[in-house]
Amino acid sequence: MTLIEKLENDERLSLDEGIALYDLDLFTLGKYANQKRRALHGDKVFFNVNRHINPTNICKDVCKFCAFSAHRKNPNPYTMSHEEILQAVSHSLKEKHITEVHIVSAHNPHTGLEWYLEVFSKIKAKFPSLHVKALTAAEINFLAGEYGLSYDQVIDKMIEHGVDSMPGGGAEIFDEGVREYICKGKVSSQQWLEIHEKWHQRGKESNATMLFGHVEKREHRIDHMLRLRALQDKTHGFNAFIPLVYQRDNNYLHVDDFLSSTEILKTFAISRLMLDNIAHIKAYWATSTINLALVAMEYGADDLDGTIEVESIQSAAGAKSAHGLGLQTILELIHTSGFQAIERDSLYHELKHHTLS
Ligand code: V47
Repeated sequence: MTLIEKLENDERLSLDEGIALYDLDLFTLGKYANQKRRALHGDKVFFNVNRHINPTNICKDVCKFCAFSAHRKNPNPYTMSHEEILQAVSHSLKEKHITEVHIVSAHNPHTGLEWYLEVFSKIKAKFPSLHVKALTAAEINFLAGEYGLSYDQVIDKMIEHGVDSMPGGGAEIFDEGVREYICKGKVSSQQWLEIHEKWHQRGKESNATMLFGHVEKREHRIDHMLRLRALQDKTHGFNAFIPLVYQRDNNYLHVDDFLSSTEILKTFAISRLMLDNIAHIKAYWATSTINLALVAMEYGADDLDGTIEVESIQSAAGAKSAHGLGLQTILELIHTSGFQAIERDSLYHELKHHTLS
């Protein structure tokens, strides 16, 4: 059967077929990805009203792509107090009516384990209806290693302290060779997958990211997707796949060739076609730009993440996303692009079908 016949019949695609998808022209690829996206979600574009908080930038690991951690290129180390974090959450709840707080930190060896965990309990105690999405598998691996705990113990403590779901960060690229080059010493691919599997085994949900557009090759992206697809067949715990477009400023990777928009759109489309068992493909506008994220909605993606409000990780590396997007702006952009704006909660339950006022 040819690749086009397989696409026509909506058949599962192999590694080689995934790589071959890149050789199709953008419009052919887009046609099949869009068909699949429309079959799943019609003309809905999902987003949530959320706030990202990155409580510390002091990090034990040195990932070459990172401009956020306080190292030689970012000489302003900070660690927020719990009071500051609670104030930020409280402000966003009152002013923006957020439904989710997304908390991702660096791997700070000075704070102690309780600093990480107690803030979740405090948020839950004060704002019980707020969804806490926190701690990437990379952070869990760091906390387990630093404090002599097993992954099971860290995960159980997270749940005990009120974490509702896990974000998808730290996955980067699973290929061991690329990983060794871009983030040596950080959570391994196998460990990342093991941690998410354990999380899913507790009936909890998570996301999965892929950092692309640096030194990886197309086959590494497809391999990454297939490792996620295999785990999802077992656990069904991933809600969204999030291809993160690499931002190149202020870090140690020194990548000169920036990805073309065509390559980025192809990667969204291929994600939709390869990941037949993950419901949502998120075009995280902080790394793709909001305009390309909206175009990606025609190429397989269906989710924009959210309002974000304050963004530090990607903006440190050059993304123009530091101040988030207002709700009204997101709504207008979705509507003028010809889609229906669906405000969702963190687990993709639909909260509100917005019309333009
Ligand atoms: O894993 C770091 C990435 C991630 C750069 O689960 C960079 O809903 C681009 O976890 N260029 C953390 N990306 C962010 C994250 C996330 C983001 C949005 C949504 C969700 C979700 C999770 O940020 C890291 C890393 O891959 N990152 N540096 C950079 N230069």
